[in-house]
Amino acid sequence: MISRRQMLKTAGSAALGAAGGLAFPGLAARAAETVTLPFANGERPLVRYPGKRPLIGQTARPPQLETPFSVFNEGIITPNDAFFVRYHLADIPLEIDPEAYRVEVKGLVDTPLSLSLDELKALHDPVELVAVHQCSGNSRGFFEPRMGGGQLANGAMGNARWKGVPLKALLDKAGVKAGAVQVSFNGMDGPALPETPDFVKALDIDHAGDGEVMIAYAMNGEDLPWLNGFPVRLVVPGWYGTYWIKHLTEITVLDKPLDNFWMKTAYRIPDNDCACTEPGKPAEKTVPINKFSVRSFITSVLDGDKVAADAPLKLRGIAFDGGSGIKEVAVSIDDGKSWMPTDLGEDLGKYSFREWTSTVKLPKGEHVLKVRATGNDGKTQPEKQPWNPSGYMRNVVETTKVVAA
Ligand SMILES: Nc1nc2c(c(=O)[nH]1)N[C@H]1C(S)=C(S)[C@@H](COP(=O)(O)O)O[C@H]1N2
Ligand SMILES: [Mo]
Repeated sequence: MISRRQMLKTAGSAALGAAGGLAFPGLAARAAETVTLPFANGERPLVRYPGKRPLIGQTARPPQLETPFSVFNEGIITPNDAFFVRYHLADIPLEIDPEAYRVEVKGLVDTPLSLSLDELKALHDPVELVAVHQCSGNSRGFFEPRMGGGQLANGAMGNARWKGVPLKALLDKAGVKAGAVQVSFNGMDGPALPETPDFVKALDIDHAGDGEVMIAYAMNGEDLPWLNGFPVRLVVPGWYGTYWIKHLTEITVLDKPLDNFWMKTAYRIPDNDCACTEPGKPAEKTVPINKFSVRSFITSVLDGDKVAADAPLKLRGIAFDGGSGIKEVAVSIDDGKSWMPTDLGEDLGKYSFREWTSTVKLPKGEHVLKVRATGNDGKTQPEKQPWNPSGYMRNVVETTKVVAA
């Protein structure tokens, strides 16, 4: 068991601990710089939180931080100190004692459990998985027409190597009773006002026990960063981040579907093939958001960049989907008129970012580059972004304009 002092050091929590009882702004040092995301009203401060390098500040209470896009060109694993942060409720934990921490399993089980971190880790050999984590509203700021919600660019995603215990091991140990339909998950954070519903999410019982859904205690070989859910969080490979509960303390087996605001009202998508509605219109029927749609990005050049004309230009980027794995990535240097296959990089597993590269030559002038991924399930990205009222699941073919000179 790590000591409390170690915990404070490794989780970068000294400032978080010291800030206990103080107002939130005390948590973050505001860097002098600002960044401008590429849409109207895109100006944001760069802010520095414990355990994090300067990141794009979306909100301060609760802290919501976006990863600068340049980070995705550093490698296919997103460093812990650059990983995005999203919370819903202002009362986030500022002090956590790992010695006293417990994860409870209760509800429709034979034997309710209350596990210390050591007991949790001892339940099963560690499992490791590289998986993309992405907020449902990643890229919301690019929707037209725009809608309410966090105006994010493309940095509410990241790819990490998660290590933990399969949720199945806990469910098996507790013994799930007949009649179980869902499992709900709650973390330490809570609402600042009693009227606000606590952030609790649920997965269907078969999904929860599939052996892949994990309670992670490490990320990229280190303790989870405080703001990413220290000491344990749920990892739901291929599914949107809303289910990846941080500071996880309560696991409840349910005999009926969870009927709260976060399942019944928020985080729902139109129940049709495009998960879309006519722009501006609400959906008639909705379902809870689930698997990622397939996406790809060029990371080596950004919109508006200048590149050398008539010289080999190495394009590089990332692609991912909801877990079928990336089958191919194509690029276009003529605004989508023609497409060329790219070379795929090392396969870190079907839930990971997949790197792609391609060397092209551009004559003098303006060029419109596009990138399009296809998953092993045959799904690919749309040319035109379907619209939905919450701005979820954006995955249009991305366009990057460059000037060769
Ligand atoms: N305890 C807790 N867990 C949570 C949330 C939250 O508000 N509280 N937000 C969810 C949402 S919507 C997202 S996108 C991810 C963000 O995870 P991150 O902060 O590690 O990037 O956490 C999920 N788990
Ligand atoms: Mo999210």
